[in-house]
Amino acid sequence: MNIIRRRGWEIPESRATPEEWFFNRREMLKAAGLATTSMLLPSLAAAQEADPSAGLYPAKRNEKYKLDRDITEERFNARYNNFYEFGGDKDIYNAAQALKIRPWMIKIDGMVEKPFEIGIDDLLKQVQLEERLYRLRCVEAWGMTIPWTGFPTKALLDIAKPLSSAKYMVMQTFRDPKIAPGQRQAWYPWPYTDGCTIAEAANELSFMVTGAYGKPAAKQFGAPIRIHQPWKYGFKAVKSIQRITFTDQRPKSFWEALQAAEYGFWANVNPEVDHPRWSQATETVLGEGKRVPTLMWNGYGEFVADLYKGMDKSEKLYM
Ligand SMILES: Nc1nc2c(c(=O)[nH]1)N[C@H]1C(S)=C(S)[C@@H](COP(=O)(O)O)O[C@H]1N2
Ligand SMILES: [Mo]
Repeated sequence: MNIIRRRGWEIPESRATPEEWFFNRREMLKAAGLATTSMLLPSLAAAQEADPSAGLYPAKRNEKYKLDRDITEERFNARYNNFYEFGGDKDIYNAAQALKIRPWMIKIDGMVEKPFEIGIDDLLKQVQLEERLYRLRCVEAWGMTIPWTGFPTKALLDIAKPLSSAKYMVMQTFRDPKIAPGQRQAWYPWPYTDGCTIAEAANELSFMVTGAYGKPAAKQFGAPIRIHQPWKYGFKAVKSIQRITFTDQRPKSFWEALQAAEYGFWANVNPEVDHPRWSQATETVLGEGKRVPTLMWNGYGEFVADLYKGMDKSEKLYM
């Protein structure tokens, strides 16, 4: 913006309507070969960002997934997020607004019948959105309850068509240090990566989230698409997914690559297995401040415990 202002050929803002300003500027940008979106006017950028999927919300709630807790108010949830791309603090919501969520392509590759790329809005046409009330338990011992909207990860598997030899689904976030200041911190293993087994992805609880609170997901929630597997610690829930790779190699997650003694592949919630630096027995309920007991499998054992039968001896299931 400043670079353009200094050029001197621009109509002063005070003498032009926003539209005139834009069209005049665009002509000149074009002539100068500078017409990139980052140079567009804020008003136009805002108009462009009107979410084309907004009409799909709110979606019908699937009543099968019951809760023992109140829904966390959006005003708390939307101001307390982990999204390290935009900084290591919880109040990244402002910084996260720099994320451009259209166009948004998702690449499906690796051990699939045929690799392809699909735009988020084309993907949304192929699935049925529903709302689910799910709990989230962060490994840092806080929790909340969110009305997510999305579709089962199983539906994504049906579209992606992994080969029977594939064992894992690996998800990666965008990489764009220009808009994501956290990604200028080179000691982190960007892009944020995590994954699960195909069996976990196919479990009925595993959910691709595209909305929350009856609308398209806010950027700080990981728009336009993230995953949520409510029986696992929140760090498994990759936000703003741009690539999904099927493989027979177990992936190393972002946090595991940084600190393998503290964060592993499975990360299933278990109040009896402490983090090396703190207890996992209880959690703080976001917005309410009270501490409540953490539940085995975060309360979702009836759906997922069978996935891990007989694995306790050979695998670190709870870190
Ligand atoms: N791309 C990306 N995804 C991410 C993270 C992140 O830093 N980057 N943080 C994870 C962690 S630690 C948690 S607890 C959840 C938080 O989701 P929320 O901010 O919607 O509550 O997002 C997860 N997904
Ligand atoms: Mo987390």
